[in-house]
Amino acid sequence: MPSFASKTLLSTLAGAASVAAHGHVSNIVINGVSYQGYDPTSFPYMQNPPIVVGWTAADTDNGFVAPDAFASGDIICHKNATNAKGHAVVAAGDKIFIQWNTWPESHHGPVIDYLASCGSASCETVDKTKLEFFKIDEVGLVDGSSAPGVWGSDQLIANNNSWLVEIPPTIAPGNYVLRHEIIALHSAENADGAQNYPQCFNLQITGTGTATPSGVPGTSLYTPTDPGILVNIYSAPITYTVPGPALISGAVSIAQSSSAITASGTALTGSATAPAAAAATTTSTTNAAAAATSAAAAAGTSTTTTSAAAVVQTSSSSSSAPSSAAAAATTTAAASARPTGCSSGRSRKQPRRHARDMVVARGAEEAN
Ligand SMILES: [Cu+2]
Repeated sequence: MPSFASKTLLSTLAGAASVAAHGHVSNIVINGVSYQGYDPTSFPYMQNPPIVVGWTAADTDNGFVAPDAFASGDIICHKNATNAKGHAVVAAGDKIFIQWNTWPESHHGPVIDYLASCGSASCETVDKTKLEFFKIDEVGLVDGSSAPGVWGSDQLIANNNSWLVEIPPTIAPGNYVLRHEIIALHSAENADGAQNYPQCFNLQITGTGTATPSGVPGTSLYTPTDPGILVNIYSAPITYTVPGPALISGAVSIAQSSSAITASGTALTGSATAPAAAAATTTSTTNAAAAATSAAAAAGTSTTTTSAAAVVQTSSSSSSAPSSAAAAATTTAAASARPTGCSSGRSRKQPRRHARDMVVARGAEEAN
């Protein structure tokens, strides 16, 4: 290839890379109340980062955990993760809306949710290696008739980069870690090419359920050669098996929709039992509004993704709650779209893997 063409290709790829950002969960919404997540791109640089429901992790580049780390602690709740210092209360049977700041279109793959009981320990102090995760939700390949297929990740993008998961109504009350994960498969035809993006949150689940499903340690969820990990999504028709243990009985992967935000919630701290009502933890809007939202959610009503985004913007500019800072930071991060992720301190495989990202991203751009 002539050197001029090579340079042109390289600069094209470099340009595409700058728009291919990975993400993290900026906040979760429970019955209209938004709780801030951990922002790995800004909290590490704050003197006093807020106490949030999301686990602390070292993915400052919004990067991933690779299959060669499936047996390490990093796969549990992302790189060098440590316990969230706060938690949110949710009733069994309620839905949690999990908002990512962004997600790249090229990074197709399954969206999976697990719970793990913290036992008698607070999730704020539990040893993560003792957590045993059971699966409550999974959406893998939705349509494999043409490559690279339609995936859970595509539904997530269509749902304003967010995901709705139901806490199974049968779950016994107690403290749990919610492990939410996207696995990107755009390079998964190569050994060690899949990319796991786990995100963990502390929950106090209330209710009258009695189920205490057994689970597996995070380090036993996957192996590098699972058919759902080492897989080529570029040859249609695609078939796919979501990796990890089977869904527990009673778990339902629900249809995706948005959740309107009516209030900002403050993460609860300590191992105290649930407050009388979640409304007691809100810092803005009226209880009536929250109740109305709960009623709407119960009735299956949902807002459009556009209006949900608008609500986030509004709350970030008008609320004095701790979550407003993170919402603003999230908006900034999304706007600046830093070139990150695939080069997250990884091996020599990165250039090729990154090139695949960029080619795919470029192809998508040119198709538009
Ligand atoms: Cu990537």
